[in-house]
Amino acid sequence: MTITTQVAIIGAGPAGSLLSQILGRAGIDSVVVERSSRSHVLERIRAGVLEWGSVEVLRDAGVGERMDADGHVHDGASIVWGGRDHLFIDINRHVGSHFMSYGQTPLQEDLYAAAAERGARFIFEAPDVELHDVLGDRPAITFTANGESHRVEADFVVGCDGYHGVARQAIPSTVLRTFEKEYPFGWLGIMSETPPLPDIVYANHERGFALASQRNPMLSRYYVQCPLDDALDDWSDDRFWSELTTRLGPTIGGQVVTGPSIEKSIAPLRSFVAEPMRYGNLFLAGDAAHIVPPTGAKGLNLAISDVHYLSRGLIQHYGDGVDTYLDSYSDMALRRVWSAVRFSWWMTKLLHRFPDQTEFDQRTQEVELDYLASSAFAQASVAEQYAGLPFEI
Ligand code: FAS
Ligand code: PHB
Repeated sequence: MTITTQVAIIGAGPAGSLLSQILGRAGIDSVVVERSSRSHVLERIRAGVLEWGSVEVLRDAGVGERMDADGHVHDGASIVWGGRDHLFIDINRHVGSHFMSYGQTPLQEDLYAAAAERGARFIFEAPDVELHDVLGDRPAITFTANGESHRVEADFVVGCDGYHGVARQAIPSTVLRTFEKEYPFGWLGIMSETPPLPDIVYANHERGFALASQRNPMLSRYYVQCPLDDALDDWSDDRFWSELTTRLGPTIGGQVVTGPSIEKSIAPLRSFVAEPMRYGNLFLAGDAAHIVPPTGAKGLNLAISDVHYLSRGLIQHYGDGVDTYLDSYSDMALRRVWSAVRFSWWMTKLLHRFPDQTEFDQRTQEVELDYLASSAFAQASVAEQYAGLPFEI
């Protein structure tokens, strides 16, 4: 069966779902093809922090109501290290901005609910996606569903299919440039139905990194750095809570309300960028084009900023017959991507204990954190990057 549309989107994660939402509200037709089931996408536990620019994009896209009702607006975040009391980076005081704690899972639910309300065309459980004629005027994707082969013909194809997707592979190796850095540790994350700390707290400790975050007043999200070869069986809840509270230090660690984990997972950390993010009438958005270590809370926010830039270009194309934003999409998106990749790399270097790290390295990390504590200028720099730099006009 052949379906025709204006924009064929591969992947129904946050990037693909938000792109469909923004285009739909602008009267631009799209079809979203997702290889997994809707429930599988919703079961994945991922991000939890939204830059203020992301909050505004989601509100403008008509999916901000539950976020504004259930999300928690933060004026800043804290860092603890070296046995000292925490440093609160006051984002509101330094740069007049904020960020929002709102999980990627409820956001995905909001996007799916909006899609259903619009009668949007989402095709789930569609494996074997292949791309065709992305350099031609009528690019297409094919896939199988219910054992039958299907074809979606469009003006544009957008790969929102994540790091392990197929869209990036449609760009020839003679054109595609990739940049990658893998980190020698992972993050063990747990979810617990306990009241979270009021603030998001990052910890640099000689035993390793830790992070206290939240989803709602009775749902906490915590992480500790762990060796890449650790298995979940190596981490009982008791061991996790002991490591977390030790690394957060006596003051902050003493405030943690422990309880049974309802989710536990280990994620590797990497930095990855693929250039360009356009090839003919194929565009890449989100994790399909870049990955950052979650230390800077940028992954989901970059997916949203890519979609903000790309949807602006598609709306200009169909509305005004002008392609200045589409033609500048890759360069404009990549400027923001590399800025976030650098910030995430810097935060990761500053807060984690590397396997080959010496006492000198630990001491220089702590001195850099002491400088951050002593300098309003240094704090303002971290504040504006964590809350998210302004979008390019
Ligand atoms: P996604 O990977 O979310 O979605 C891609 C979709 O495409 C998936 O649904 C997939 O099934 C589908 N797909 C893949 N191949 C396909 C194919 N061939 N055909 C059709 N569909 C296909 N970010 C943060 O900011 N903070 C965090 O704490 C954080 N934690 C994370 C933890 C983990 C384990 C992972 C993997 C990522 C984490 N991230 C975090 C990053 C994450 O939030 C991503 O940035 C975000 O999901 C990006 O959204 P998408 O680009 O839509 O990609
Ligand atoms: C989360 O809430 O999952 C979270 C918060 C901040 C980060 C990474 C993850 O830097």
